[in-house]
Amino acid sequence: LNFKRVFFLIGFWLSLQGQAQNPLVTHRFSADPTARVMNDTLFVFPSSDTTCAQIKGNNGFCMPDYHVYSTTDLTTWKDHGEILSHNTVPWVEENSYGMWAPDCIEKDGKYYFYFPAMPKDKSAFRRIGVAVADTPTGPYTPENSYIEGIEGIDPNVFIDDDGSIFLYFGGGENLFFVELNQDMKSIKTKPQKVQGLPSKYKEGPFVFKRNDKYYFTFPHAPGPAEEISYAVGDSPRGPFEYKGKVLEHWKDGCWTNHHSFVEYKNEWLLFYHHMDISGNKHRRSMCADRIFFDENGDIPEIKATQR
Ligand code: FUB
Repeated sequence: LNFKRVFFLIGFWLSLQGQAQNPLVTHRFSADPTARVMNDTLFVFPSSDTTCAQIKGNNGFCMPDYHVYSTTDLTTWKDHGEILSHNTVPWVEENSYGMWAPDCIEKDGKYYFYFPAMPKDKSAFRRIGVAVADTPTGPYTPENSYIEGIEGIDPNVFIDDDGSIFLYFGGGENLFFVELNQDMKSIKTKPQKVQGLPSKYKEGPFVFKRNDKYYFTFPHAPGPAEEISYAVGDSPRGPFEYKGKVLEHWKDGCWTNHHSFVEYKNEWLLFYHHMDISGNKHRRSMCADRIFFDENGDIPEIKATQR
């Protein structure tokens, strides 16, 4: 029995089942989707692409706020509305349109939403803030200031089984991690560079654990655009060993990709984004496809299903 072939065929069949659902929502743009299971419901926390006059430091993006979406059947999506905007966070520059890729995670019944934004004090390109709520849909109360001691984009939080909390972040071939204190709002360790990644790794880290292995996943651009790749390690502190790509880059000009992995109702899903509604790399829409693991815990590459 050729296990790799069987797994490939199962994966291919499963990925076809996801067809026609992408992009997941069409009434507004939604990029950088972080999917989380909370109270048996699948919530997605993406960023929002819109249109506006160009502002320095936004790389052509125009991203004012965050909405949260939910589903229980992967087909019907509910938009729960705005949970945070560039004009509702005390430390964020008003009308800066720089609310990039976020994350949200539950701990002890509270929901912690992490987001990068342009700080009023101009101390960095992006600082990372946290807002807290009692439910996944909010209302979220932002802290008065950003998390001291770190700067960068694309926060991702992973809580290990022993309760240690890790915040990964950064971009431009500089991905770092810190441990957070139990308050989820302050750092316990200084930033350290994530070890073991190949060159041309980019941004958007997302870490998860499966069968005692830590999967460090990231957009990677060895070619003309970002593909979704992964590396595996025995500790959330790394080092990680590069394993390969899960999703190839786009050939039609959407340079970025940004993703998350989640297990929901006994299936593993990859969330990512593409510009398939707009044809414009700054107006992206979230998508999802099923992935699977082979007998070694490796993730065979999938093909994205587009509309
Ligand atoms: O969405 C703005 C930026 O583009 C994100 O922070 C990156 O990960 C890339 O998707």
